[in-house]
Amino acid sequence: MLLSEREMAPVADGLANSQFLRDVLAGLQTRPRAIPARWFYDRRGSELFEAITELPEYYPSRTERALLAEHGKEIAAIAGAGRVVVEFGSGSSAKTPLLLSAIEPAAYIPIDISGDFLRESAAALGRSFPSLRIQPLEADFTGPLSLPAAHGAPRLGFFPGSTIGNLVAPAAVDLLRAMAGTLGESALLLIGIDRVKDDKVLVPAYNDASGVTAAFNLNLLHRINRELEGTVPVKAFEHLAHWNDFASRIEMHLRATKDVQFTVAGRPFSLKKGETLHTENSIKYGPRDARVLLRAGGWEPVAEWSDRESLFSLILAAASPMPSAP
Ligand code: AVJ
Repeated sequence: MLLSEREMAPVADGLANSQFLRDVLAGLQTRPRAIPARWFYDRRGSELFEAITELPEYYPSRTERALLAEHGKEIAAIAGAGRVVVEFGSGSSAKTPLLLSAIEPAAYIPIDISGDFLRESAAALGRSFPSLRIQPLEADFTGPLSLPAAHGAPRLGFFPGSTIGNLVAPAAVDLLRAMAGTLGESALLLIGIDRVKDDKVLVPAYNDASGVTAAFNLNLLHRINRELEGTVPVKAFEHLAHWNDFASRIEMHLRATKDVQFTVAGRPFSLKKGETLHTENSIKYGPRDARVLLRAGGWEPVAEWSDRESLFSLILAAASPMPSAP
């Protein structure tokens, strides 16, 4: 039985309009318990993610960076100069200079949910590219976006890091279609997609020896305590990462190591020892899987690059005109 609105403890003032709060409350009430991965990225979470990208076990970042460095000229040859580069989930913009220096863009629009981090990263990038127009946009890129006017310049979407892997197939397709709408006519999309591989390589990338990924995962609970008046006993949770082969994804969970009770914005919750909270999916794609996904989302792959070990792929795709036979 659900409690009526009136019987529920009132949500503290000032939190009532928080999407984070709504997602956390809903996620703790559903079974299995799950909170969307986007809520990892407060400032601390963004910093921990940057630390993850430097870990020896975390192959995606360095592999993608090497692909961008090696194939920048080919990307530029297809994209041409004068495009507006729009980066979805730009974070520290660590890979962006590799792309920007290869393609002579007209402007750069980084989009990120972590506002302070976004502005600092944009300012730092501006020091390396003093003549480039940079227009940061603080937004959740899975929602509707309105970009500054393009002045006729075609756009190049940049979606690196295999962030698409956080989204289950219908949500990934919706996002790709929304990007096609946002980017407009004659757009291109350069997307990084992580490949299916041996779980002896995959699992350590999400369960590193130094515990940075564990801290990243557990930071979600600290963030709930900081921002949502939570009383979550963070010490009573442990980080879990496993490969779900049937779903082709790494799953991250937080597991209660004993029976726990806590409140979030005044609402009571409890987990029995061993129960988990699902915090992230990181879906991995075979080469054909990735191309089908892009086509389903309205993008036709035009070029693809991967490293010698096929760890990671970069795909350049063109916005498809509306479907027509054959
Ligand atoms: C930023 C979503 C691509 O799934 O590999 C890294 C996030 N989570 N380690 C990924 C992440 C744990 C990352 N993405």
